[in-house]
Amino acid sequence: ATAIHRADYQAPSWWIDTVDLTFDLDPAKTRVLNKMRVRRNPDVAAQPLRLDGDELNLARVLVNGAGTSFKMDGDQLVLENLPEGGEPVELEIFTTCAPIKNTKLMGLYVSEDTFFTQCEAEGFRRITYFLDRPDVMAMYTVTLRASKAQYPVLLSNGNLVESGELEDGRHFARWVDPHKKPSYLFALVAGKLVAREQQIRSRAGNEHLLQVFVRPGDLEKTEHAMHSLMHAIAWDEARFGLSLDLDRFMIVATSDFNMGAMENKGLNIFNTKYVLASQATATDVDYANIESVVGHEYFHNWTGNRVTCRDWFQLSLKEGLTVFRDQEFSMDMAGTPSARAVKRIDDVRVLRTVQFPEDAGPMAHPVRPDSYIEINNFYTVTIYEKGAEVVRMQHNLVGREGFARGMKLYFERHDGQAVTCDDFSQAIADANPGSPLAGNLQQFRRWYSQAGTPHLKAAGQYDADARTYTLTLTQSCAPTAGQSEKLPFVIPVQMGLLTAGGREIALQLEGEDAGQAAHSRMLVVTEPEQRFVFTNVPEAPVPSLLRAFSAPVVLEHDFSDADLLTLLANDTDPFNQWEASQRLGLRIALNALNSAAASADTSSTEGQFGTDLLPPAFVQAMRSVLGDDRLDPAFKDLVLTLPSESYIAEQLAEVDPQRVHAVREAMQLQLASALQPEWEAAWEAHRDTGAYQPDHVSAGRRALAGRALSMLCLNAARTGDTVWPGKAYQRCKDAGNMTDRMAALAALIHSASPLAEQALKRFHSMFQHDALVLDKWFALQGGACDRGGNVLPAVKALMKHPDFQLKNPNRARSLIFSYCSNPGAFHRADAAGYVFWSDRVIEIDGFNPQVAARLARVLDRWKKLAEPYRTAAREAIARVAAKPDLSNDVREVVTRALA
Ligand code: HT7
Ligand code: ZN
Repeated sequence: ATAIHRADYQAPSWWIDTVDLTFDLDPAKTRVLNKMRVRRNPDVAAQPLRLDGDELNLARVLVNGAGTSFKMDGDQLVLENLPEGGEPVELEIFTTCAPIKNTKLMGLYVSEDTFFTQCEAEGFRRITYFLDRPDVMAMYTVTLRASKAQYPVLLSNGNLVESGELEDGRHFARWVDPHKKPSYLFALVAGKLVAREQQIRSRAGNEHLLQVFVRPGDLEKTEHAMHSLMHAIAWDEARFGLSLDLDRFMIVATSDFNMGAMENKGLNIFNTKYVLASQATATDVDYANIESVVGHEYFHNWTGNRVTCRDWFQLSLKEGLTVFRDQEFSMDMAGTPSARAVKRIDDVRVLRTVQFPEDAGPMAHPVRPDSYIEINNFYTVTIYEKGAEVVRMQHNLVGREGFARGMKLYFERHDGQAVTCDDFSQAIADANPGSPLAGNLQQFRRWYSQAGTPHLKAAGQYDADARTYTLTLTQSCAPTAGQSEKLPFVIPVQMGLLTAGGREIALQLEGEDAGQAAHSRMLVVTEPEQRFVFTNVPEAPVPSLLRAFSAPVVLEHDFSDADLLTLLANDTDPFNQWEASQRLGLRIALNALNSAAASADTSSTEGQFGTDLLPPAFVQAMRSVLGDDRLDPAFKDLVLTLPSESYIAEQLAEVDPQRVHAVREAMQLQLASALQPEWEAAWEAHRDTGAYQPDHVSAGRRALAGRALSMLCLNAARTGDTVWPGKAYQRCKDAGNMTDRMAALAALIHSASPLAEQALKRFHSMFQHDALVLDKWFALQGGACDRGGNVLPAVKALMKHPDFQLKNPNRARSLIFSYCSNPGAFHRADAAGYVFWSDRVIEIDGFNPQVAARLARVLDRWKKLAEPYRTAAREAIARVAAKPDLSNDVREVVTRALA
């Protein structure tokens, strides 16, 4: 496989104006008649028409109604003798494919007797020969024909214009999409489905039919998805003036899906995980995810569909922007400033624990990559989450109103086009002349072109005589593959200053009037090193930097413990309050790891770190937070969550995963025992949230109650107490909702309670007919705390469970991915975890390369591992790489890992 380079982009030499597709749907042999009107692109030198195909059986090609000569070049169908001149050419291509054999879940496939499609990024070529690239946009008419008894519902993009009966018990439906679109947004669905329907009138005064299609037994679980969709439609109109441009908007759920969902024009296809919810089967996190994913796919209707990507290197144009929009949607829906901060903290945690490592590892790539071998490998946290941060920085640099103006200009300029990331930032800057974005646009664009996470070093100096505080900010960025030199970024730093007692100080930069002084402001760093001098500063301040995480950088500052305790207790920015708690926790973990490093005995990690890791001031600070009635329970839960093992590991030059696991466990146990009375009080105060509502406040109460129960069970395991595990067991039995039930079950499992096994059995028998709940059941066991190496044999045994299906991506993720992302159980000194991983990567690659490549990424950071893990991990990766018939997907990942 060869790499494709962004610099090689050329406009297509042909356009496709219209496509008329007729499908005779049959699982074993579906027949596809594709009639296209194509014309030469007059702006490009004449070339043969090369149409992409993949695993198709070609039966016939006609040009203007007559047979023609053609040749095959690899997978491409090449037509060399098409008529010259500017006249459009009518092409007819007749192919067949076998959806039932399609285990890759790309193109047309069958799931539970229903036909689905997935065309992004390059799946349409598995349905018919086509110019399968996003800058070729065409008008589609689609006719579906199938057995009426087996496939009563026939759906495609746009509007249903005709339907009726055919011979032999077959029927048909014809759909016309009123908007031109790239092939990756094509979709069809056919099967036995039912729909929740809702008629709405938009702000703009138009009527729309909304439909959520599911399998017959699932209809009552679609209410939340429908509400989420209605909220998303209203939000996009209110916040960005963007209205639904279709009479009908459909969502269809499938349980076989490689990713979360897909924004096909007017016919979104979703993983059931992001549609189905009831209080009995879905957790609060599931409810929040459904709202966010339904929003995300809906928002793509403008950011992605109306304005799409010129090529796949521009993927973040739609994904980064749409993630930013879904994050803002969730924040606006959550309401209060505290709820907004909780959402921001959640998003930043993902960024720092998943994207920062990616940016420092073998798969590091810019938000707009320069090359790829397999595009499916580039649906990454860098494209999505860092891309969203890059959009957020533009938002921060021009302000909320300025950003809305920029979006308006973007659509005025580019509606109906396939464009680039540069076109987007140009529109935002042009709508905001005089803004720091417009003034630094070329430099700002380095966020799109340079990989790696910048470090921002802050040093403060207070001059008591002059009453000035000088803040020096220095930026740097480590080299990444192929980019040894990094040029300085534009970094917006939202900040404030606090007195040691926690009062806010008015911020007055040298040369400014005292009257302008605010308590929070944005500094714009553009130089490698920049100094900001604040005047009229009454005492040596505690800086609160990078408020709300205003840029995706690693902030280094020599905070004292006292500074961090001041910030935790007093900062008006809740993000930085939380951040202070994390810095304190991280410092404790790193100190313990460093001081015990020399004497480390890796054969036994349990008890290695003792029971007095947490200094009294830290424990007291956590006690204050837990007992503070003014704080939002969801926020307390986040403050009381110690930095994750992967976040701790990222701070280390060399990682012994077992020691990282042990130190965090020791800290956790101490937090559990030192705050026992406070955890009991928290449990009592929050355990009952009344009638179930998935709103932010009640979800926060449940989260805190769940954490309290988990801590109480952990401490009970230490003391030998049986009361709390008994209460948790009872909760597993009689909880009124899945959030509480899962939290109780997880508490038993993570504290290795003898009651866990029985609770798991009950849970299984209660929910054995619900696939999404069974996924949770498998995931809990794959992610269990390891005691003497027991998790891997349990996972192997679970693979033989009658409910386990490796071919179903959700099920594979629930067990295999959960295990391989469970550091304490996966990184075994005997390398058995890595051998298991390599076996599964190879096995899954045999039928679904995309899922296999995701699993292959688990060992991306192997070079940081201490021995004996490093050598064993390299051998496991090499074992995968030695397999001759690997997919391009997995080959690209393991080759980069070993480079
Ligand atoms: N835009 C969608 C991407 C997607 C996808 C990509 C490759 C393979 C399967 C896929 N399913 C969905 C999802 C989104 O970001 O909205
Ligand atoms: Zn998306």
